[in-house]
Amino acid sequence: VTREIWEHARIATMQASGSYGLIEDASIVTENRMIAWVGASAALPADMSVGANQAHDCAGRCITPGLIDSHTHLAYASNRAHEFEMRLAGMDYAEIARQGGGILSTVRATRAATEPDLFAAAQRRLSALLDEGVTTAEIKSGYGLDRETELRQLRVARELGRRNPITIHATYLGLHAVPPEFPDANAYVDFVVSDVLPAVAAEGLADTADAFCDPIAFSPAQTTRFFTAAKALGLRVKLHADQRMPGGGGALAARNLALSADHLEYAQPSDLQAMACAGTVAVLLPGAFYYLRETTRPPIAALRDLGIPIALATDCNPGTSPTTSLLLMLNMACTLFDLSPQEALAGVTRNAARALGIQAQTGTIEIGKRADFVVWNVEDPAELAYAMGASSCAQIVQNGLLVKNTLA
Ligand code: DI6
Ligand code: FE
Repeated sequence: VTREIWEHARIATMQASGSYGLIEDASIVTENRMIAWVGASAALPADMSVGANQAHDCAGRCITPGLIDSHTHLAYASNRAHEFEMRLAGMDYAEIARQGGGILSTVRATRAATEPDLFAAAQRRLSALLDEGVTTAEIKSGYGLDRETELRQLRVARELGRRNPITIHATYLGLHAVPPEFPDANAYVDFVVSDVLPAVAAEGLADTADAFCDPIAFSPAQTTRFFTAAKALGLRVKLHADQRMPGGGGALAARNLALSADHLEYAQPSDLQAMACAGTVAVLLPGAFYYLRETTRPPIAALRDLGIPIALATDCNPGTSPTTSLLLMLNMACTLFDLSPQEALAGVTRNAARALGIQAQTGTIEIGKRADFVVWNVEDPAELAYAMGASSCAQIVQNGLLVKNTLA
């Protein structure tokens, strides 16, 4: 076995909800790809240190689990800076979408992009996430809406996972918008359910399926049809829910035992009750809230009262959240949504793993989990949410390998 030790760190294990699970002057021992031991350095068993191939002195720096971005749309072509200008001149997001802009303008660009060009664009965004200590990222399709382009986006997502030190979770976002070649949403859902979804499942290109349930997108009935078909093919589901107005999205997600319901600015008490019962994670997206100048905040107090796990993600997409900084989302979740820095960190580690259904493998620093962790140039984990746009990442260990090292 290859055994490495990280010692003299302040480790935020994130093992239990409600605390950092801090261990002072602590060590982590990795064996191959796994965490073999974690605890106070003074308690390190002799047989663990004896055969170590390498020891890293963290000199009091903080270690956290590798960060997890549980909601991104980063495999798209071009950008929508011109729509940013239009919105600043007074037009709103829904109006731009009705005029053929919005999601459909990115669909046109993504359909026109070759696979290498699409890969290159996505790689640039993924590299920015990697640089900040992200060791797992979800990537959605949804900018193809025809079979070829949806499969191309998902293949690019898988290829990014093969070529980068990161675990990629791919999501088929089949119901994002109705493409212009279909007369209506029902006809498009027919096509998705009978044609694209079976192809995605047959090629093993997606881990989960997702939909945008909204008056400008798909109804609860259409979403339910898609979810039923996806689940029959063995895919768990996630939902863009209650982002712009109340619509029962949270409850719809819960009825389908969704891993997560995302956005939730307009979720109602009945949505939250259902989510609590079903164990559905709330994924909050402060970048989209900020960029759309939304003023209705997600129901944080009710989420806390009901014990619903809160995750945070970038929502990296060209129309509503053009960001590649997960650390900035920690700061925005605190300033805009009143999360504590501890809740924010849990949102990109422990609870983000649950939002992807991978909490048995990663998301906390625990014996037996994958060795995904980050050594930060900070003394206190609250500094991660406090700083705006700072890159405080000193070392990244992903799947047991030291993949970034500024301390050497
Ligand atoms: N909700 C969003 O915020 C993004 N997708 C979605 O369903 C927006 C995507 C875009 O505008 O391109
Ligand atoms: Fe999204």
